[in-house]
Amino acid sequence: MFFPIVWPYMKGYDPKKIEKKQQAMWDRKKLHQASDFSKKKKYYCLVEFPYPSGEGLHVGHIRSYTAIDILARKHRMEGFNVLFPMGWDAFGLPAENYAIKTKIHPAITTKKNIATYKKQMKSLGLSFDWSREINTTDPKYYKWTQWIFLQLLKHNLAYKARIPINWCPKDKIGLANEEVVDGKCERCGTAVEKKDKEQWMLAITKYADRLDKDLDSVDYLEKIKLQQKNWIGRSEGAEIDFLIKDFSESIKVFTTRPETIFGVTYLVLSPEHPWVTIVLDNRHTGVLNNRDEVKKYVDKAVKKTEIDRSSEGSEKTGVEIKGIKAINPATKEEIPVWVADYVLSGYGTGAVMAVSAHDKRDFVFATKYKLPVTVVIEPEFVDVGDDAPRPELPFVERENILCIVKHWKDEKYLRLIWKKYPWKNFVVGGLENSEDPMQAAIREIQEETGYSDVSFVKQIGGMIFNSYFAAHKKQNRRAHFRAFYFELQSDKRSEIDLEEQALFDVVWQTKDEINKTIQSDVFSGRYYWNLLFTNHNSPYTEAGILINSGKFTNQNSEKARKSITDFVGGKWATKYKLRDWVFSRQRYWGEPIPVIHCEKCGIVSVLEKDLPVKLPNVKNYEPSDTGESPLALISSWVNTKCPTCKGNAKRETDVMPNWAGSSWYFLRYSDPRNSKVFAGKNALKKWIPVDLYNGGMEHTTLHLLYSRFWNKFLFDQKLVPKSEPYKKRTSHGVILAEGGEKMSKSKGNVINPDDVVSKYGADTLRIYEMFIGPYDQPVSWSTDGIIGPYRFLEKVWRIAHTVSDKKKDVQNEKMEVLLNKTIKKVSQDIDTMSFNTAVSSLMIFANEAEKNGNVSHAHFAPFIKLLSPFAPHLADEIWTLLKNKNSIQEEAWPIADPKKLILESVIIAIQVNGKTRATIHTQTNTKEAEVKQAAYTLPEIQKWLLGKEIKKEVYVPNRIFNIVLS
Ligand code: ANZ
Ligand code: ZN
Repeated sequence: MFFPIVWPYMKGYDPKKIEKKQQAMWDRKKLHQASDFSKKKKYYCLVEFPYPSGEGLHVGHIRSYTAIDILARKHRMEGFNVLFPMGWDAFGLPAENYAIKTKIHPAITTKKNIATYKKQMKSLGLSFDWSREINTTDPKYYKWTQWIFLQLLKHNLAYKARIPINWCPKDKIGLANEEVVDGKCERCGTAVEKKDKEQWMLAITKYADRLDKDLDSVDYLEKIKLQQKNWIGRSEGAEIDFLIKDFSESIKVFTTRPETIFGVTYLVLSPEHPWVTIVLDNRHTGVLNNRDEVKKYVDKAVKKTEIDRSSEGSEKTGVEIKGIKAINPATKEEIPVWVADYVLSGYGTGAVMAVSAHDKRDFVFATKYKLPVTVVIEPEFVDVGDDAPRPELPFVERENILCIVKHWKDEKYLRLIWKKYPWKNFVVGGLENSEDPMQAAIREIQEETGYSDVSFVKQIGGMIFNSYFAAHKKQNRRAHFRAFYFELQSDKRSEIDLEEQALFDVVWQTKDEINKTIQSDVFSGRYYWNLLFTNHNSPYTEAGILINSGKFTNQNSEKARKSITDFVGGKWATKYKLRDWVFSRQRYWGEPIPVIHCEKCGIVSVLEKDLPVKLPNVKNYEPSDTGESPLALISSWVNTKCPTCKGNAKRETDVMPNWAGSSWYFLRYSDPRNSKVFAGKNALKKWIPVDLYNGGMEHTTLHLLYSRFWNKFLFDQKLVPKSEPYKKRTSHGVILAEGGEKMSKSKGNVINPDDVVSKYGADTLRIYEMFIGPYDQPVSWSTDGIIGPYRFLEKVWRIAHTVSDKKKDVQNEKMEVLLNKTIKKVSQDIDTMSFNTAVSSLMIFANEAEKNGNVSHAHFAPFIKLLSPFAPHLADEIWTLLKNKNSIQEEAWPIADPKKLILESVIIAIQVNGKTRATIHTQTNTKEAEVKQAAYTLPEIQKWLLGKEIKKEVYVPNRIFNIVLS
């Protein structure tokens, strides 16, 4: 191995010394401050600001912060005016719970934690613009959070409602649906209960359609878009009224499958449905025959969480409301009405028309309670290719049967192998004259196979349709199939008609043979053959052909959807799964909701000049026993004057949820010190939208959606310039502990980044976290893995001391090509967030440079620029070492020379039996024939070939030509 000469004055790589020094230099030069006035193109990159917990920064934070820091640094070197801000999402439960325990004010704990976080971030060399630091708990900040709330209130997007909320009995707090995981409180794991409470709500559902549709206009990772779409849950369908017999009232259902209405055999209401309350209240005296039963069921059901009620695996339960009947508007038949908790009150109309033949849940329910099942759709198979129906021709209907016949003793089945065609079928035939299907089946078996001692076992499945073009008759046919299963009782058999004999052979085949040779779904019987063995017992949920559907019978179910809706007087409607946002908490450590309750005037907004409504000091942070906020206990704060009538009034004591401050913080960074408005128009116009926003997948359905909603609202008020706040959204994979478990204090497997920084330096930690695996994938921490990046940086440090600023490289051309390739690869990889492969390209370059022993300044300087976003401290230190006065961050990002991406000349080894006997210098990509010709003329080669026979030639382009002798 070759070791470079170490210059006598070279000191060892000492990150401790380098990093502090460089950080001070950056601060002094204000290298990371964004300019509001620069003419350069702007680039706003954002990472989610953290909640400053007592635990300090997690190595997981560092992964995404470093990644976006790399993008920020590269953009600065590319000439962009970069905004890369940081702040604190500092309202939240942990500080409050800590305050309850210790009586230390959350503001004090928060301040301390923020100091720790900031120190840690600085020690990592993250190039945040600290001049724009914000803190959601700062009254100067939350003044504007309160102000935005008042705008929402003014536009009727904030309202109070008494609703059943998810209630955590331990934290004494109402939880948003998103905060309930598997029926338990996300924070403490206690089983969540239902409780009716007055809550402030934000009407995010009014924006559901735009939040859904506008996803098409942004560049988010596909999985993020999909999660948001599913959460918003847009569904198109119909609202249809079902008349209640003997009452001039009706129940409205929402259905996505109105075409199945002829198959509706009962209605199901959610336990909270007004009609259930009406009959339970006995307002229709004498109607309800089983009041106690219904009441007991409803009381139990409303206590369950939505997740328990609606999850697929959970047992479906319900009771019939005995005494009322509904009328199916399509068939005019009377159908029973049930209450079941799998129907949710907050979705659609809270009432479902049950179609047990075509919906999974209804099917399970109907089977359990022995409710009728009416099939109204049958599968349709449409042939393709030569047999595809011709669009210009009408259809001729046919009635067909298919018979699967089992041998009298063996596990074998009858099949017909056609002689002139490649067909292999079961017995298939058409109904003649007035035959019923069974007669036709028995006749066909006898005619085609001669067997007559058949015993009918069962019908297989229902009917199916097969549409195809019958070439011999030049007609489109829609064959209507039924299938029967028979077992032969004996080998009794009569002669087969000669005509039939000429057509096919009758053979017995095993299951395996049939599985291998079955060709088509219908005529060859694959559909029924599979059904026979799958114990088919599930509803058909797809589209097909309508049957039992009055005048719609025979139509394609999807095409008939709208006309059936019209037929029953239904209305086309769009529904969303998204619910309004529960916006209040009965806690202390949050933004006070800035309204006043006046007996005379009702709910009155705090005047703008009186904002912010500051949190008062309290002695006790515990929520009251009734679940009211601890603020309710401070009468001096609660009692106030009404801004309108000046009479006595009381302040709202609920505070905002911890999602409030983060719903608009990205706007504030554009103008963080403004005291007149939440952000100035010009600043917003300059910086918004955010060009790149990176954050955790766990925030996709909460913060990301909430902040899009607030931004859209502000856009509608003409207060922000763009209706979508984030151009691009990416997400990082989590970092797990060694062995793949989640890092947690209780498991004692948490890696403290401070330890890593003090042992190896920030640059090593940064490179390690970028190198650890593909950015969007979860990865496990490996303490052994850190040494690799450290050695790499040591190597770069050594090479830096051997750089020659006069000479060319020893292998000048080769290094030049490698450098240009590295520039191209690292630049692309940063843009596509393939940080791990960017690091490996840098490592390859360093290895080659050290092998060469003496790398030129012209090649090394651009390499250090490429390295600088990853290892900024070392890069700047080396930059000084290379006799530069400025910071490397003020340099321009290198650009690859496309002409220097491949070597111009190569040296090809000419081998005989695998041993190199000569070399040829030639141009890159010289043709094989030319190399060969040159090789055979070389005397050093010729002498090995004398009297020998050439068995084989192996050519590896640009590298080796090997002559193999016998
Ligand atoms: C009849 C029907 C027949 C239905 C069929 C489905 C299949 P998505 O697609 O998620 O929007 N539904 C309506 N409101 C409901 C509620 N509050 N709780 C539980 N289920 C409800 O779901 C819409 C379908 O879910 C609706 O269409 C309705 O059942 C049911 F073959 O109506 B369907
Ligand atoms: Zn008043």
